[in-house]
Amino acid sequence: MQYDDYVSLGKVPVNSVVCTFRIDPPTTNAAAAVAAESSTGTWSDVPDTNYVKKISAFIFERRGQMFKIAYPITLFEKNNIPQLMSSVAGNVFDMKNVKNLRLEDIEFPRSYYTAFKGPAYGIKGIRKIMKIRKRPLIGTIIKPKLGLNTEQHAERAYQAWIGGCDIVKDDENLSNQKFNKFQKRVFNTLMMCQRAENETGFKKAYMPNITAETNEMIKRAKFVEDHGGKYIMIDVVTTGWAGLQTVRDHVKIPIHAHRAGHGAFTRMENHGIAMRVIAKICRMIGIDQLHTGTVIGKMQGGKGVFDSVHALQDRWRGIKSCFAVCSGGLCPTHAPELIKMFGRNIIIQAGGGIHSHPKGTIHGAEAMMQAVEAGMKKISLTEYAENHTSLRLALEKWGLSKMERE
Ligand code: RUB
Ligand code: CA
Repeated sequence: MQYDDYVSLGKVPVNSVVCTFRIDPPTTNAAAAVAAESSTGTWSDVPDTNYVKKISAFIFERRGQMFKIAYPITLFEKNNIPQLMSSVAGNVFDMKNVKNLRLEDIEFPRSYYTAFKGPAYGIKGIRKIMKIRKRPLIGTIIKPKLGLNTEQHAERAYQAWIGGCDIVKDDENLSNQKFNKFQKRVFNTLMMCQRAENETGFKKAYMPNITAETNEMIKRAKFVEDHGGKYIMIDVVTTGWAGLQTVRDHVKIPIHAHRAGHGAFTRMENHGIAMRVIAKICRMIGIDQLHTGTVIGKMQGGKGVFDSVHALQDRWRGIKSCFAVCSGGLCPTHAPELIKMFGRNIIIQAGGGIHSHPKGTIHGAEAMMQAVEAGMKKISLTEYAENHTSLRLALEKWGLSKMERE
């Protein structure tokens, strides 16, 4: 087959994975090179068979720089994300035929996605576990991100919980370092979690980061389950799809997915892989909540953040929806704006913006809870702060967010 054979504009794809690529230069020839290399072809006309022709990818739609390519389902092995990505997001990024290439979106036919488990809990399941019906969940990341010892870590978590946080997570680069060993940390922090539950009467959860080599992750997940943990956390990008699939197969409790490293391929507007593609794959494999960005915090991300939230929460028959985790440079005064932008099915998570409250972690967590209450009740932060001291101090330190000022 030659590149031209991979173009069938107007042909309706049947039982295919459909990828939308932004292609520079936006020529049919460049797009055909992508369709060929990502399915059955190469740069030269190797003799092939009718079957090869039948299962080859083809371009069926073009809009400006955007090309839709259909991949007949036979090209893919069931339940194998690495193989999917080696096809549609593999060699193509490195070809001389394209100057820039971005995988903007991916859609799966039912015959493909039903081989995956999907989220075990999703939004509904987690709300049930946490007994939180309507409002966003409130979380924190223990800071400083590395260097606290196990006792200090557990104590800081406890303070966050009794101040008002529902969930507390490890940071993405904390695993099993000598100053804070995994098993002891999980043991101590879960004890503090239980204590906070007993004292407050509310459900509390700890999300220990199990990120490691795959067999080790499974051992760590099992340790968390055996000690009554409600969640595990995993760095999905650095761990890789194979690791995530294996963890999903072995773990019975909810999975919090951190996306550290995604920016290496999601950040460029004209090259790489869009975050919404990552979000869809994570959801299909079966995480329960995923970092998506905030628009207003310390990390980059505009419209793409909304796309990712949709990828996690739009109706997808047979696959539960997931919480979007808004995190990165947030403080209590951002909460109402986040609720307004993304709705209530989010987790609002702040590390620095809770632990650096002028009166410490307990008041930082309390201020976040008060800001969420104000956001849910649609009362301005300034007004709500009149009778809520922790929020007032947060406002004095960080000021009103843009929305509240306008
Ligand atoms: C945030 C933090 C998370 C970032 C990751 O800490 O530790 O790793 O949210 O970014 P802080 P993203 O609240 O102190 O900024 O959520 O965009 O993936
Ligand atoms: Ca972090």
